[in-house]
Amino acid sequence: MNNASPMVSIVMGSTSDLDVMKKAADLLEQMQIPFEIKVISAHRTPELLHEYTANLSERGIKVIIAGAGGAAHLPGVIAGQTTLPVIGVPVKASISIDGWDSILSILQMPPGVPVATVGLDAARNAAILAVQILALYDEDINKRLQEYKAGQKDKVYNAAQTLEKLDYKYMVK
Ligand code: RP5
Repeated sequence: MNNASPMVSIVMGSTSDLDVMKKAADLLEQMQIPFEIKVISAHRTPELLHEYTANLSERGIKVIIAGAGGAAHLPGVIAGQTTLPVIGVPVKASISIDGWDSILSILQMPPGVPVATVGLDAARNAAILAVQILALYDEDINKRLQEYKAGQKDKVYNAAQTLEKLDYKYMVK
């Protein structure tokens, strides 16, 4: 988070989602994307959610990353109240049925109200997807994204080279 006005909103249903959702915040920080992070519940604070979604565009927010667990309606309810892209993170909550409850609640949206759903607890991927959306219209962000992707490639090449040199048994943890 920095002082520039936020481009990405990270919203979660409870602070118990923070362990997962912090991975999105960390990635955005690493990519120098200004963001805000909020706890707002679709079920426990519906009025607050309505108020929050009312002026997201006007405040300069371009993408929303919303994470919730259980009957995870937060991303879908946000998507129903804005035309900004919403990326949903299904969180494997303590009340979870193996995470499937959150996955299906976020994934199975009615026609006309999409939520781009990432994998279970995959908040980092949600942030990368948000950066990819922002990079479409921002050269600086695009440059940082290319560097990030190149770094990932190098990591795999280096790991492959190490495996070539060492006996695989020494690499098993
Ligand atoms: C959801 O219920 C939250 O997103 C969280 O994943 C889950 C449990 O919430 P707490 O009871 O821990 O606040 O709304």
